[in-house]
Amino acid sequence: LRGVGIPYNLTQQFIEENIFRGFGDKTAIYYQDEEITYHMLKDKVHQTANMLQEIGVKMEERVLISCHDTPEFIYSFLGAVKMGAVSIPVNTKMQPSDYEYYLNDSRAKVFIVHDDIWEKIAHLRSRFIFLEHVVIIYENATEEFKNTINFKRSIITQSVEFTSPYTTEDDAAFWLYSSGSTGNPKGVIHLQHDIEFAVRTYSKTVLQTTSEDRFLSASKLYFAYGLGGGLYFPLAEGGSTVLIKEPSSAEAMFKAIEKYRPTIFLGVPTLYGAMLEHVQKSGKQYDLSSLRLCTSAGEALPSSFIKKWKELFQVDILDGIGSTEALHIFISNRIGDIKEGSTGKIVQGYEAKVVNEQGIPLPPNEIGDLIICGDSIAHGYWNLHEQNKQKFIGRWLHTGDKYYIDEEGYFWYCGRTDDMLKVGGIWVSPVEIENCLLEHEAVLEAAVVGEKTENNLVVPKAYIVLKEQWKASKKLETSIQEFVKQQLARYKYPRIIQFIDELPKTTTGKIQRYKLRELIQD
Ligand code: 3SK
Repeated sequence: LRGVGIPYNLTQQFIEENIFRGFGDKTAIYYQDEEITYHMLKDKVHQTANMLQEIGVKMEERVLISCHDTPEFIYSFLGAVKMGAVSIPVNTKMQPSDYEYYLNDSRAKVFIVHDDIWEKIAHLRSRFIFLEHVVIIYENATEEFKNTINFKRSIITQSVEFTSPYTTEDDAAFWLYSSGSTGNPKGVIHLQHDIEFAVRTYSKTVLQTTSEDRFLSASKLYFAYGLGGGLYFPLAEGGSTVLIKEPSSAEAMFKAIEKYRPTIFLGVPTLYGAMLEHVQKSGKQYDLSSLRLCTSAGEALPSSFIKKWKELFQVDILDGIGSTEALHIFISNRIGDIKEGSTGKIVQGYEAKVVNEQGIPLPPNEIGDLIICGDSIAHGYWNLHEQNKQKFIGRWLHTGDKYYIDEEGYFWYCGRTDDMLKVGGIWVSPVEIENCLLEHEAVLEAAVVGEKTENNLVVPKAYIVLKEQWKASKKLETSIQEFVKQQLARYKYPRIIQFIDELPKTTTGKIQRYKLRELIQD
């Protein structure tokens, strides 16, 4: 078959290879009180692929997925990739207009969505101009939605056999949306081979994952960090994953670790901080002895957290940095080689440089732009020609992070090159929050920057110029915060508000956020 390429489908390593290795009856997924074996996983993924084929999905077409962390997320993600389509998992906590954006930008033909999410956006259906089918995963709804397909009922009648079409290593397999400083999230296109590269590098060499491992990721599956920790790292080795549908509060996480006894836990600095505080305040004791390793990403992990965690639970947290564009972590601390406060060293298989504005590598301890290369780096952004030229230059991905490398080769994070904020490990666009603030009746102008808390974690801070008839007050501050919480995903609301007489601006009227950041530092 000239021109079709060597067949490759990333789902092979999770399904056929594990069954071939004799893991068919081993548990792949722990969810509530269910245990889903690799044989059962194979059946569900194949049934999902058959269902998608039956409703007319073709190779390369997009399937948007907004699912909580339940087994159906995994069936949908793998089922779509298996049949040559492109899976696009998206955040489950967005506002209706965000889904309109995702659906129209991606031109997804099918939307697989949990009932409680669809309930909030069904009224916008006529605005989803490329969408043909809505497939609902029912959990709580008492009545079925009109003109939709019931996921669980429709896959049950499908065959459990499925042969993948001719996908190759370089076919698009999935996208992940990454927030942009201009406000609109960017579709990051990942190819069939990207996951295998992240498995061979970070998972094998840093985490040293084996089939004995059981992962619990506090980061949701729709984030790049959680997709690795909750899906492809454990399943690529014949290990298992624990899925938790509920929000990851400190106490819930401790209870989940005690109940499911994972060996590897993936968290983010804000969660580690909350878990440590919970233990301190409640005086409760938890048994975390099943863990052999914890990881952290999203933003720099305060060294005090690493120390306290080790003291309390006798287990290390490996801090690292990854990105949606790189798919997973490319710089990390190692088992037995942790330099607290640093991001660690480059992960075997990736290359990294810290360069000046001319692209020349800088000597040790000089701050510059971090650029990296490695084979899990995305093919590019969907439909964003200009941004692609700036971000993906030859083999190199321009991370947008400022770093320096010390004499021993450890990388030290210094901040973002642009104005983006990372809140609780998630990129947040200041422009998006500002635009929302401007819709409040009292707000004339607004600018948002990141402010570090005493634990070195970033929270959004809004500088606000009020309309003439309005007076600054604590009540107004709370009303503005509540307003943002109603409009945007909750984690984006400004934790701090400062009323100000005027915003610093360039002569052409652009807000100078760096001047506001300087105010905070002074
Ligand atoms: O934020 C990070 O450091 C990260 C880590 C792994 C995968 C994806 C991301 C964004």
